[in-house]
Amino acid sequence: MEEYRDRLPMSEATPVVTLREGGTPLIFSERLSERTGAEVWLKYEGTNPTGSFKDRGMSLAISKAVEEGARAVICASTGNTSASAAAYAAKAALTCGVIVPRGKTASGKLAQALVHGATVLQVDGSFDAALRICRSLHERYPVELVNSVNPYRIEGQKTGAFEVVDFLGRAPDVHVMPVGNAGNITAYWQGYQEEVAAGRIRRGPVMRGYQAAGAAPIVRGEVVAEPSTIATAIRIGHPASWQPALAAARDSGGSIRSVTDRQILQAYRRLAREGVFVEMASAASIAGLLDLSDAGELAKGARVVCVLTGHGLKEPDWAISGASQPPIIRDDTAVAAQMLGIEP
Ligand code: AN7
Repeated sequence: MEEYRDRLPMSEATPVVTLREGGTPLIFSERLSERTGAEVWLKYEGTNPTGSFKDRGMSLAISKAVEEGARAVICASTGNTSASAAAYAAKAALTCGVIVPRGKTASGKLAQALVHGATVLQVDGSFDAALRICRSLHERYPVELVNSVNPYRIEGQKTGAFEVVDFLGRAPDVHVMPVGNAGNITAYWQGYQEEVAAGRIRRGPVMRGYQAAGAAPIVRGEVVAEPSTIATAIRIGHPASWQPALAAARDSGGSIRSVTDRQILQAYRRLAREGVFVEMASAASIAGLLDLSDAGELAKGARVVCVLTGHGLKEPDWAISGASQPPIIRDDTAVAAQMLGIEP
């Protein structure tokens, strides 16, 4: 946040609440580049302090809440927003309340919200119900809402686009990312447009957003009452930033489409096999990239940035259930060598 202070709505008086978010790596993927014929870069947001891109926006939202004298913050979340809100609220010594959908929040994310001292409620319903309650709490009680309907969240998250341009020295041709509540695609597009306005790039990339097939309201053009997908982070049926996301796709010559859970799971495994551990929702980026490539919609040599929004350690159950139980051995070198397939 400090690095881009002059491009964020911060004054001298704003107390910056930071855990050193941002500055995440852009990793070149030899294998995805070979597979697609494009030049594929992975913006790995899992290295943020709480393991997801949410920290960029949360740093600013909590900073502004402190500046404006708030004592308590609330949010609805599929998991990552609550983990981030809980951590930054703890840093700022604010009270934090979060509402998550019952039984559909990854264990690592719940652990984070709890360990940082947030009060966690589970609603019998989806994220959309949780957000309805939080909006109404915000209207009736003196609590700050730190979901991405809070404009400071979007402002903070746009720094991802600044980093991409700073690193590549130009805009990518294509930008691929998952879409849930649609705040992040809104933020990236705003960031790219600001880079254009500042004369750093001539035009922004083609924006390609991906929802999960069972939770694809924007693709279908209607609210999904009971969203369903293994990518619980993007299990959202009524996105708050629906219109700005559509505008980003339209104005950039891009699209918002969907990928199936099967495509997401395959992309998750593929990424892990090249050393990059992400959560299911993040793998939707790569499922989308491969879909574009297979449909012949990716130009040879196009420079592509795929945002990997969250760390795989948040939902370790997926990694463990897909593997066999590691065998148990005695303290015996020869046996270990044999079991590891190491020849003399
Ligand atoms: C890993 O935490 O909505 O389209 O409540 O955790 O900006 O919503 C999370 C969303 C993608 C989608 N990847 O971003 C929440 C929440 C991961 C996420 C998204 C989320 P948006």
